[in-house]
Amino acid sequence: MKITDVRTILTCPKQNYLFIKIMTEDPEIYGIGDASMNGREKAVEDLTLEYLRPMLIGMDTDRIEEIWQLIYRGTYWRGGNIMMSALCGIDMALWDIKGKIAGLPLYSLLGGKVRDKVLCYSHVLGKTNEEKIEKAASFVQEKGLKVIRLRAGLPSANGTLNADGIQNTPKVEDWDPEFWADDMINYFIKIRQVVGDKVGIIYDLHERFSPERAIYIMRKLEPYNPFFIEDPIAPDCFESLKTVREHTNVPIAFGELYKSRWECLPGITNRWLDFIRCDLIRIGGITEARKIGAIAETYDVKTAWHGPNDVSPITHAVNWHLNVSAYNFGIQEDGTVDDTVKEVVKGGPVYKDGYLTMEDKPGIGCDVDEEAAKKYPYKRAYIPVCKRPSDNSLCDW
Ligand code: KDG
Ligand code: MG
Repeated sequence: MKITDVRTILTCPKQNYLFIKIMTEDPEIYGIGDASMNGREKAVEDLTLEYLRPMLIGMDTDRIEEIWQLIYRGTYWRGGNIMMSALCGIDMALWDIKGKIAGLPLYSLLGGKVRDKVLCYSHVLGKTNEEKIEKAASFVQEKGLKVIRLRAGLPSANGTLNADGIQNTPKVEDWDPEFWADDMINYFIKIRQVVGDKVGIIYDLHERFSPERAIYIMRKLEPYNPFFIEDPIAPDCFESLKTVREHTNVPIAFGELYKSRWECLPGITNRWLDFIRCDLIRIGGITEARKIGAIAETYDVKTAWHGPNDVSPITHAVNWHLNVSAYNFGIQEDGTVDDTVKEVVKGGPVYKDGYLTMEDKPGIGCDVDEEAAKKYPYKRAYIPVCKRPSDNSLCDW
């Protein structure tokens, strides 16, 4: 089937999302992918419409691998967040079309199910850490959660998600990695005390610490059995990850900022991490996730694909298809999907008692209501920056 058009849908049902819709010769068969990139949506849209759309029109939708390689290698300037996000939107849309033509859900194209449902974790939300400590136990009980996720920060993620107006400059979050490590340790310990020993606790340190501070925190948390510590340090220096690994025993999840399988390789092949947690949109979609997942399986590394609510239900659905069909699945982040988002994107995984399930439909199993999307126009928004209140200096996020 030939590609007849490549369109974009940019919308802000509380959070900005960019979708790519690929049309075929058959008006009934189209594919939709997620190319959302919090804080840079317009750049991805421009690349898609100006450079990728013209060269894709007329190509065969069946040849996903060839199209992936053409976009990745054919442009000479390979990789990067903007290109990989556009590539992901296209890749997902093509897999969606392949599933629709075959009349099969995506997981079936990926080899079929090895499990029936997907273990997931949810974020403990609240304005302050004190509020989160107070709420954590009832949150776990009411939702039937097996695993929860905390985040290092004071206050929590203020302004990271949800575009509440057009911004001209990022919000500033107070953060001091040198002096607030002990507060972060105490926060985790208090949550462990209120939820008990049976609940898994994930701690997202959000690339916020130096190797030395990360080691300090992780060693102190060893007796409290974290499910894993996520992104303790910035991703840029591989030797730093090696250092952290050599000095602590807690499981490590890493990689939501990686953009290719080559960036994942040292951490996986040296076993400096236990869970690889790439964001599917940043790595160019399903085609690349399968390859990273297979390398990880080879080295006894599990998957924990990134799933916050700045990826849409389409990516949550794709994560789900990968998770039910992969032997080395570890756990899935279940970002809260707001009702406004559900008005625009139909379908996606459904949460019950600590697990995610999904109805069988051909392809990815989601659709975008374009009329609803128009009601929520794009709003320029930035991910906040972190600064030390003591001297106003920028620090890692
Ligand atoms: O836009 C940034 C978010 O995607 C990020 O803060 C979410 O780290 C995150 C996570 O683990 O969900
Ligand atoms: Mg994270």
